[in-house]
Amino acid sequence: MFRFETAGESHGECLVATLTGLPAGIPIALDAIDHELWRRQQGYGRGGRMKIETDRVSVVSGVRQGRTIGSPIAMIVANADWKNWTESMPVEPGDPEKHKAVSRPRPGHADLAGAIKYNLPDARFILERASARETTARVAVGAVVKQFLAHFGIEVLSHVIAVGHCRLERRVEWEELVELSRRPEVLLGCVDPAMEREMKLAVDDVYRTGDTVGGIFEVVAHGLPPGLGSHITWDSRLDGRLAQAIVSMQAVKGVEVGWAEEGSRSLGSKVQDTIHYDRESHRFFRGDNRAGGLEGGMTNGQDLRVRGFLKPISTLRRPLESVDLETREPAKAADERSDVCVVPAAGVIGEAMVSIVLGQAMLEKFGGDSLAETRRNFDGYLAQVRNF
Ligand code: EPS
Repeated sequence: MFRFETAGESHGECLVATLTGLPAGIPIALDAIDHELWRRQQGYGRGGRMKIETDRVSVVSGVRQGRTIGSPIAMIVANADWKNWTESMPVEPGDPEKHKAVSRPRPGHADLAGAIKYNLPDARFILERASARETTARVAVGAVVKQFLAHFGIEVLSHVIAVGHCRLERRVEWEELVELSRRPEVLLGCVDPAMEREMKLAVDDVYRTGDTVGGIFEVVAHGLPPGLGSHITWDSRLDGRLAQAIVSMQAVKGVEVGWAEEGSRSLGSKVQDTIHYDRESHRFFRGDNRAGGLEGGMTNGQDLRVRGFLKPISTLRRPLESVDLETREPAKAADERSDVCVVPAAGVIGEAMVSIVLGQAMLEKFGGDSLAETRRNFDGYLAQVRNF
């Protein structure tokens, strides 16, 4: 069975990821993993931490001579900042004077609920794991899965639709995303340069006022076969699984498959994607893609489109009202170093999460202990679809 786990704290020694269940024989390029880690660190509005870190993966098991060998893949990404935290976050008891306790929980963060739940007087232990630094490990896993999917012609990219009130209203084509992904510098991850400039001004505004800003990103998967996922049970429906994957991301509060929000305001005759057939290529196709490539919890062969709605980051330079855990007196929330806007990075993390769910769905359908076996099963299915 395909599964992954991550471990690590934001200011601990490193982040760790394990990935089990990929077939043997998948060519893996470390550069491609590092490139995804680089993409996750980009975007206008990131905090001081991104100047400290240059995330690079170290693969310690499961890949030999450039290919997966079927055994668990274990990966480590070192935290360069660790050297500044060895006395604040030692594994052994250390000197309590040097620990950086957090006693004023930040509204919107995991601090208070976590401290109560784990019966810890110091919210430091909660924020260290709740921090979005954890997504570095998810992106490393996603980057491996992307290389598996690429073998079947499946690609996953993202773009930013909105930052605060600035929102791109037009449809974005796959080719534009490919072009966007090739830009050597990332500003706000929007395909439209004029809108991207407006987004930058929105980030400048909140930066000036000590505030933060959220937004919307869209992940698009291209080249999918029809029939991944299933309509049979609630937990095999791919839309539900994608929704969990996206909402599990730090600061994401909502998800949309296709044009859900607009669809809910429209009529049925305007929302459903009409069905057509091309005799030459023996393929069914749709008049539009408002369903976001999913019908009945299954891929329908169109591009998959999933959007994540990101609330503004909860660490504010002008902190909100909170209560001191020790004195129970009103106090301003703790002010940790943080980001002002992370929407483009969230898009990259969303790509990783969507890739992971698609990788799982591919292996459920096609199985295989080796890439050659998976490929045979995949090709057999494609022939069946063509002759349907
Ligand atoms: C992040 C690293 C963190 C934060 C951010 C994401 O580093 P630090 O806490 O040292 O500044 O910048 O995490 C949060 C926004 C959060 O609320 O915890 C990263 O690598 O993405």
